[in-house]
Amino acid sequence: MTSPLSVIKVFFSCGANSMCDNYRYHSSGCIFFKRRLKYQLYFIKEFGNFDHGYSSKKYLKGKKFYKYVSIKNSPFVKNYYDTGMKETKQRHVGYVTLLGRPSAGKSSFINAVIDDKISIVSSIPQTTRRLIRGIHTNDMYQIIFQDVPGLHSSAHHWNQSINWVTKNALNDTDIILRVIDGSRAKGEEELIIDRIVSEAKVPVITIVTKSDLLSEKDKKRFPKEAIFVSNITHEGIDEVTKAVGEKLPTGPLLYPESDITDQDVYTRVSEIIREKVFQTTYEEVPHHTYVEVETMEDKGKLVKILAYIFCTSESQKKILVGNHGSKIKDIGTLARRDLQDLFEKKVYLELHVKVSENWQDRENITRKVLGKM
Ligand SMILES: Nc1nc2c(ncn2[C@@H]2O[C@H](COP(=O)(O)OP(=O)(O)OP(=O)(O)O)[C@@H](O)[C@H]2O)c(=O)[nH]1
Ligand SMILES: [Mg+2]
Repeated sequence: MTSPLSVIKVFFSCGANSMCDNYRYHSSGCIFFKRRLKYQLYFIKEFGNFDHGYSSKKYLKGKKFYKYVSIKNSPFVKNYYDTGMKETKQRHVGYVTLLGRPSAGKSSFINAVIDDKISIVSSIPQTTRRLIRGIHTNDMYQIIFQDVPGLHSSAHHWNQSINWVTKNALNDTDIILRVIDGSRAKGEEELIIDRIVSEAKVPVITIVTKSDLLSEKDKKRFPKEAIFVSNITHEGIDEVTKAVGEKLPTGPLLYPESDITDQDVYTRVSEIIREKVFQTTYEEVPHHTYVEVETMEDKGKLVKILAYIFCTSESQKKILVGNHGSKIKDIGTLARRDLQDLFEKKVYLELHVKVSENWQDRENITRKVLGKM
């Protein structure tokens, strides 16, 4: 029933309310996601029943790649629901949002806790631009860690738009996980973070990252209650999940046990390519680029992907293409390696660079890039 990489949307119809038990309202709307490499399911609550100001009609507008099926006509969906979604066991379940300055190690922490590459990482601040969820499920907890951009104090419109992603996620979280970069002295950005923490109406747990770089003496300058974490050696990771898990409310699972992220495959692919741009270019170039996957086809033994790297000027394009195409070739080679791990099959990646002047000032593009629905 599912063609590879197609997307299926399933609408709740009247009388399907029993399925609603397995999800709840959150800032991205009243939607339950089930995402897999080859298909996606969106369970959307009935129109007209949204009390968070979100209309599913609005959400659907302009979306491509979707195929609509009704629950009744879909044995696959019924089977999925019957086998995977009847969760009755009560565990500690909820959302935990990471709050820290850029480059503090938030995305690396998500990858360490999930033990998989969920969120992209680079040494350049403001690598993360959109909300990325990493889901950690065990017998006692389902913790949905929300990776968000590091808060930035710059007043520039683009930085403020990125900060919006973080502030929006904080409006709807059960716990704040404050992330302090153990390798740096306190920075200006942390004043905003101090304020948010002091006004928080939810529990705040503090971690200090990069403990592998700290001596016992260094550790004394951090708050006493902080948990020291190394995203490299995994020191402190279990301690954090326990501390966080115990503070979450009990309830049914929000995601199936096997899910580790809620990102769709197009986002994961474009993020992997963007990570390679961040890892191979410098100064303003990475910040002025975004990646769009134009087409993705599963050819059986091979996945064929066509993607564009957009930048804001011809001079940036020259840097991204490189001498005789050397830079774009490097980006492609690095990205293909990770994409092959993701798909567990060969990937043919065609990459092109395009100029899109002032895209950071264009609402329709920034909404897409920041994952605003
Ligand atoms: N030594 C060491 N380096 C770390 C650790 N965690 C992260 N890093 C490095 O710190 C840099 C930034 O890590 P990220 O995980 O991208 O930081 P972030 O907080 O997500 O940054 P933004 O997305 O820009 O807000 C990268 O070079 C990581 O390799 C750690 O525990 N130990
Ligand atoms: Mg990040």
